[in-house]
Amino acid sequence: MNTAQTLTRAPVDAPTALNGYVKVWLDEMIEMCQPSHVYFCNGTMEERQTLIDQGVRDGTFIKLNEEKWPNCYLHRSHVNDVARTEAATFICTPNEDNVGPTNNWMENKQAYAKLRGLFTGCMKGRTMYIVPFVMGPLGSPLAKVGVELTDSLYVAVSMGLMTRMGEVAWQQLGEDDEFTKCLHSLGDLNPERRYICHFPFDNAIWSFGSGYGGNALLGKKCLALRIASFLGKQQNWMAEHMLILGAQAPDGQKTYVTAAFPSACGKTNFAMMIPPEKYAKQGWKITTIGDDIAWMWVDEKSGRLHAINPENGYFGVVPGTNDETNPNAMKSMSHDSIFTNVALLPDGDIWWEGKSKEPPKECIDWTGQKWTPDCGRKAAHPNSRFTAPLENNPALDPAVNDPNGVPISGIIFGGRRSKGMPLVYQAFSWLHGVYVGATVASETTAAATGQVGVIRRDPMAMLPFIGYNIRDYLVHWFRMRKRMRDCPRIFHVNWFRKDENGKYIWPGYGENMRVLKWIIDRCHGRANAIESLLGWMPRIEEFDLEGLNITPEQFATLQTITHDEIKQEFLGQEELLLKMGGEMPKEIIFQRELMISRL
Ligand code: OXD
Ligand code: MN
Repeated sequence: MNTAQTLTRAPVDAPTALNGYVKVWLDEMIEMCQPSHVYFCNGTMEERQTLIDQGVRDGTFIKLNEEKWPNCYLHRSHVNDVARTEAATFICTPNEDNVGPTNNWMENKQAYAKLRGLFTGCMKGRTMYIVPFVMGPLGSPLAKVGVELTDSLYVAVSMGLMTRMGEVAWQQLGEDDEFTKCLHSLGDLNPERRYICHFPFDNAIWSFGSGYGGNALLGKKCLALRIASFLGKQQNWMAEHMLILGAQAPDGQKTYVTAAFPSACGKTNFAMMIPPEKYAKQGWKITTIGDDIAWMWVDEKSGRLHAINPENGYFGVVPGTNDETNPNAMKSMSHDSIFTNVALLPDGDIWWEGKSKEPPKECIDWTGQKWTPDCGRKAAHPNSRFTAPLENNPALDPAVNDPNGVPISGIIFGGRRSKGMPLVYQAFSWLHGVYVGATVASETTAAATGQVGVIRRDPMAMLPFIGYNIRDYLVHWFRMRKRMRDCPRIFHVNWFRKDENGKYIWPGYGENMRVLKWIIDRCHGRANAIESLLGWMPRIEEFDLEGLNITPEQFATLQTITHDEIKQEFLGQEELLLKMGGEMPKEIIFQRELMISRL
């Protein structure tokens, strides 16, 4: 197929001056995929509506009750395509050592050959949507342009919500050749032919056979984490799986922190937290910059770490979300949003487990079958999601579009640990903090396919997202310290500790403000702490428990970990270190030795 012909056949005008490098690449991709139509997305609101209306006609979207959910839609994915598939995710480079022991590797030429076979002719009878997008606030030193070619209407529309999509991207790109080439096809959704391939040396991503957000909205995990982490290593910045929030104290002082928790461990809840009444009355306010990804660099003027959220929307887990657990998320998804794999009620309302105490009498479940509370199945998929624009969040931070980002005072690591990890502690230093982050562990969730609830080491919550060798990644973390004049303090939290009856000890959600307050005070050198084996811990008598159903003794239990538990933790950490094999960064070895000497 001749590109010039294809482009003139495009139903909507190609941008008048299409970037020459994009054109050459597009030519080649169109020739390979052989779409029947090509459509250039321009990013306008009219266009979004036209695409959605088309999706409603062809069954991609179901319009929800307009009064309850204005301009909201339900999308159902294929039943075998509901989460990120890490086994089908590859980093494709010339040498296996480029990707290290924690990634799936494919030799890049072989990967192209294999995927060319799959992509050839895969868009016959389909439309290729050309989706230009920017990750990051326009004009930011870190903002990056990508162009995604996809045969999924759902992906094209969702990219419009999740990124700064359309003409702005062509403007940001200009005549530059630096853009991420993202190619995506649903293929036939056969899991046997599912490949999410990243080519960091070519700044390219080829994703075939899945329509699930994390596999198909290529700006998110693929570009903003895997490719970006690789670029960050080369260019002295960091791409991390972190929320960014602002905490405004009663005296007006604003402190920004980031937090890295593994998938489905409450990043969205923490980023949108509403302080308990007592704190709200005092004047505390929490604002959101981002709920999933942070790009950070050292600002030359201040010598401090600055962060932006590369995304423009939320792709959040819905089960468990309600007006009590996360009112801001409920408001964020209350209009102009897309829901994936939730249950549908007869009147066009929707439901998911945990939305209300009482389940509906009947509904259509996420697979399209009739559902009743006694049928033994979940109504919504445990990894069902909402996709909503950032600006829907009533607590959006005013600096969210600031190209210079926000200065970061603290970095919080955490995981889902029912035992053996205290509520909060502070690392002794940046070097120790990197060790703490590198050894984060969490019980697995439904965000990725595989067994749920097993402990997995997840360094910096980045295990599935580091686009290169983990050893070099950790060295990069250690080296970044040298570029900063003042570095963020590093903390570890665990909201999920359970008692002997299997009940959560800490109430979590808004009450996490109490922990955040201690963290902020520590960042500014205000709160006292006691030295423990793990790190600095709050003094029980100074930690604010007022108004909580927790006695100081219970709090002490929450913070205590026994020698035995520490030893267990140590053995668990060893598993990861063994997996990482030789050439462990020496700082990791030293930190381990220090830890042993403290025991
Ligand atoms: C996500 C994930 O979707 O981490 O954010 O899986
Ligand atoms: Mn995530």
